[in-house]
Amino acid sequence: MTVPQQSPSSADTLGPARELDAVVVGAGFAGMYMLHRLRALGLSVTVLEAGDGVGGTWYWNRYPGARCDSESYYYSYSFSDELQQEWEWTERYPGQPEIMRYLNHVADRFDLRRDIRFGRRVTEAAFREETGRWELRTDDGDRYSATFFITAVGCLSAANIPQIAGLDTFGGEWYHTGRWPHEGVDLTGKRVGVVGTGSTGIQAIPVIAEQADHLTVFQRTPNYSIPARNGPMEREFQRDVKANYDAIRRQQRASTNGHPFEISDTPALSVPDEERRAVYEAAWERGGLRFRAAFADLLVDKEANDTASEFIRGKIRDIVLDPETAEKLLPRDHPFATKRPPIDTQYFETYNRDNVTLVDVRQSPIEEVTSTGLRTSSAEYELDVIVFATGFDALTGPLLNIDIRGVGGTALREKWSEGPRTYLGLHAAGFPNMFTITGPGSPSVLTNMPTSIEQHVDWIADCIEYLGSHGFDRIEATVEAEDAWVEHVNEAADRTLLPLAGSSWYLGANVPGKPRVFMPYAGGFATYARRCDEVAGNGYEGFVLTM
Ligand code: NA7
Repeated sequence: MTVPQQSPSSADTLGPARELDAVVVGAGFAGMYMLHRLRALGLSVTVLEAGDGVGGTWYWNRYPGARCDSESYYYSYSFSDELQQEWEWTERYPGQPEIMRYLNHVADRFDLRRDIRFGRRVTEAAFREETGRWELRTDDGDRYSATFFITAVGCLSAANIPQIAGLDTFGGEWYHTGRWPHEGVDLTGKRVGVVGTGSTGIQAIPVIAEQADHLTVFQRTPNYSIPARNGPMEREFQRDVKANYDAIRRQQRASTNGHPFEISDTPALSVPDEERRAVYEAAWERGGLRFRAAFADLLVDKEANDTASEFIRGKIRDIVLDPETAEKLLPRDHPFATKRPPIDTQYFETYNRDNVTLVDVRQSPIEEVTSTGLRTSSAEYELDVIVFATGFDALTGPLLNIDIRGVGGTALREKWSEGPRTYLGLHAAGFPNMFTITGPGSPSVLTNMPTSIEQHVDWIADCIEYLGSHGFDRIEATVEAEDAWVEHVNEAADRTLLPLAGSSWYLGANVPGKPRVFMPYAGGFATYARRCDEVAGNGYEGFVLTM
């Protein structure tokens, strides 16, 4: 560990800054692996984490039914074969507690905790031109100075709590799913309202319906959802996976979304209706995110997509017994999978329960929270508990919640006021030696996150090693390289149907006032990783490296 000492550049402020080679912000999947890699390079590193434990998004998202939509055997680190051989997953999709057990195991196994400072939220990070170092501050007044500043803050960690009039007058309890109390919430016998039917609401609603006396779901946009078909991990399957991990990981890295399965190369409309229906039926039975890989062109051809969208609407009509409720649940305003497609366990079936009511708040908007519940433009609902499953200020939110200042004191908030601008989603021009793991402009949320995280962490660690071994101590992207990348990110999105979902958080549309810019890179994981490798292979093309 580096010994704390006075930083000459911070003599104007109280208390000594801890001098380090690198500060990493966040101790989820990304921050933990970044620490492991940088430590192996012999760097002094501290990870600053707001929570009291490791886990990142999984530390906070403890709502009922919280579960990953990627399958457990590949929603995991690949960097250590010993780790992937020794860890036993118990279910097809890992629940939040199991992911936390896994990440805590990783923290212990690689002795990570000694360099993580928990309970510290970074509030400011400023690049000092005179020293070429980053100065960081936390909410408890701690100060750090480092050559490299690496954000591992996650894409979905800034809770989006709607500004509904009267919320402070509510006499009951209210929670956001992304800030769920660690001790849990007993909903037994309660009248519960859930606002939001994204992936989170769709996971939580069936579980809450079983606990609550009555559940009222406030839905703004109906969603497509595919059955997850969760179940216990079969021993034989786990044995097979472990014997074939090399091939599985290779397939993930060669894929579009970081999942170890192929996207069909058959266009949806190239086969007769009956055959297409049989393909969808089989995909529906198999369950999971793989449904969108059933045909080659579901995300690029609207007519092809219509066949999938209509198939799912048909399933909703079949499952939901009350035709009026079924009608309200039919997604029509966006093509399938242009918003993040949820997967579920008994979601649509839940609306057949006597204790569940669906309210369409697109038709009758929520007007206020009263002392006893929620009032829409057409009715009042008495509630003991309100659960906001209203999502996140995605991708940029977690970064802009920190006051980050680059060369000349320029604020990242100012630079990104019209939407994020990055080179490769890894770095922003004017912010030397700062790296953003799974930042906007990288494939991030369009992929299986650990795959994208490992690729970014490896790239950043290799870059820092290269700088050191070539005598450089500063790296910064050129504005030209950044502009070209931003343009490429837009083109990649425009080649797909993704921008058609007008209310998607991919576009920032869920947060009032946020610029509408398609933020993740939609050109595919493998293509993207190849581009990053080329950039590095060409001596960090598009970056300026200085001594
Ligand atoms: P999402 O996908 O952003 O879903 C949020 C839901 O909340 C969605 O149905 C929203 O409707 C709804 N919402 C948001 N604000 C309001 C207000 N003010 N009134 C009514 N309804 C509202 O977040 P999730 O947490 O479900 O999922 C995020 C990701 O986490 C997920 O994709 C996985 O990657 C993990 P809208 O669609 O905006 O009309």
